[in-house]
Amino acid sequence: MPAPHRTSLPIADVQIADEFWSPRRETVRARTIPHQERRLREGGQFDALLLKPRSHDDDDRERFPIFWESDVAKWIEAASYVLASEEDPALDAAVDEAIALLAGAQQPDGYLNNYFTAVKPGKRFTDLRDAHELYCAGHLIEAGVAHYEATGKTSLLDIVRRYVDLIWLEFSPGGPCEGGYDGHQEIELALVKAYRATRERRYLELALLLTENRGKAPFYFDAEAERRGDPGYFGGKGAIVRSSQRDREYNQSHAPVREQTAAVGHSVRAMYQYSAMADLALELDDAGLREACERLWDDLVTTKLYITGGIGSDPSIEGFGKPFDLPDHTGYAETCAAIGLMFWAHRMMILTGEAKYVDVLERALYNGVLSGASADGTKYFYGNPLASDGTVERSDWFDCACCPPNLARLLASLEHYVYVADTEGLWVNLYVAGSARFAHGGQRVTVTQESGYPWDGTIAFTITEAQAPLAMTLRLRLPEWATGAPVISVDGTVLPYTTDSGYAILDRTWALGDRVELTLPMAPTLVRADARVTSAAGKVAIQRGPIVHCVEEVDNAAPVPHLVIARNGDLRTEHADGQDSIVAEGLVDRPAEGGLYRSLSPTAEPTAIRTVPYYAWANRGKGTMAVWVREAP
Ligand code: FUB
Ligand code: ZN
Repeated sequence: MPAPHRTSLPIADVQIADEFWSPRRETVRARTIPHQERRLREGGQFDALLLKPRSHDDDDRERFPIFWESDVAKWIEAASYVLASEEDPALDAAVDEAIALLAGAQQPDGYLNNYFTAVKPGKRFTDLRDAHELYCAGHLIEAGVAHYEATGKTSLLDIVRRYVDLIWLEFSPGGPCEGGYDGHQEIELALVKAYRATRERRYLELALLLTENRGKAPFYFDAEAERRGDPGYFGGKGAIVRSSQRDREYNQSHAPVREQTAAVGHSVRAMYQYSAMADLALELDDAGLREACERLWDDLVTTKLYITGGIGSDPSIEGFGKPFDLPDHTGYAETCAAIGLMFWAHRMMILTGEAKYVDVLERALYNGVLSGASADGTKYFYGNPLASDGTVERSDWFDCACCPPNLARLLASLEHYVYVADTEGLWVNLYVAGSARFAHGGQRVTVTQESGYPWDGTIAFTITEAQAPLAMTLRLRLPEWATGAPVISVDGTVLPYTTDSGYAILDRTWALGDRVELTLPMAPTLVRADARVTSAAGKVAIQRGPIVHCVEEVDNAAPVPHLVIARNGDLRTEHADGQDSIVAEGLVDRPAEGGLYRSLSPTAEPTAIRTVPYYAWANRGKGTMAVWVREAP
């Protein structure tokens, strides 16, 4: 089957003017990006590019944290997306300053990494498993592409192209790192982006090479440790120990990627790898990579996905636990991992044309991704648990600051995820008000979207630019959460429609001003988990549309563990202060006297249990919280 020609629209061709998203994106521009710039300057990430190691102590690992360039790169990428849609001379100048620092840190042969330049010269590419060199390179490449596409400037793209030329020499056949690959995937998907931006075929070949080297025998990371003579950056000070199966699963090198069947190990690493596999499957029309992606996807969504779209339940590896092991209090669900899941899901939709991937993308976006930042955009969750004993709150920053700039770049590039275009027309994946401008059949077309989503399931589309009668297919995603049959009307007349792979298909000749209205029934619903998810056994969650709700102590008559939702009770939606709250019939199950275990029945009093969207929790002080709440038997 030839590769389809579905693509995301460029950021500049998508306008977002949406009651839900526009204020949040303005917060990212006006508060989050400046806050992160300050934290990166205070934290030393900018200064580190002057290649003067901190005189912290004798431990090399303390003198220069190894992946600091990635924090700066993700910040540049986020800022570039902002610059793609609006002028901001001060931000433009700050980005130029960061790029000048990177230019100064680049070595004459193109190499660019603080740690191995200033702390461990002569040891480049000797600790691929732990030292994050290619991970940092990947983020720099993504930043270079975003900056070029946003501003037309090649200042950063030129830097990263010189670096990639060097990496090619190192890793290509006959090079010193032949057979090697990164311990934290990232460069692979970045190289595909660089290929798409420049059409330099070698970037695609390098992405494929690194992807296919992974997991092949003999095992590269053991061989490099033998050559190096020490256990590596994260390996401690003892003797070299051969990697166990669990070590190999941690960075998904336990098997060649085409043979992998289950999502295992560190979840951000996994998401970046699977994203690159989907990209390569598309670009190279590679059925083996596509089938591997489809298998891994099925495993993830049927056994390892939180209802919030979070993934990675095991904090000890920042990654996947066993199937159905989805604890709520201790679940990790790193913000970066949910973002990575969006990256992968988006690519899978482009590869397959199936809406089921966007259903998961949307679940992650509105829940486990958005929860990663406070309402004011300056405090962050690294892990996003589904329950709190009252001690959990967002932090101003982290020593390992991967999540905050990842969230900034995701929200600043939301345009990428709303529409996809192909030769037949436009696919609408997300319901976000604004417009899409694209070329179709030799003419410029603009489709304007109006909606009160995610609170209101009625969305309108109008053809606001077209020069001639326009033969075009408009595909509208029909979300899995819809609580009844979606209704579509054109210019006020209800229209029968066909569906394919989760999309309603409207294949017609359109005229300027034609208006389509889609109504998605959006009743609040009680959701129950598979019985094997023991943390949710006997409990329910509340969802309305794409929004998963949670119960916070501050809104309720008792700490959350004492609340019980009535089985099949009434659920009433109230909308205030820009968000839904759902009120459920329930009970306060007051603990009976007699200590931890007792024979007395607890006393139960009727109460109204009030929810907030999960993304909005922990904005009003500490208190108990839960997504899964006990259900009356
Ligand atoms: O190792 C780089 C990033 O830091 C990972 O993606 C995150 O999980 C955090 O460990
Ligand atoms: Zn992170």
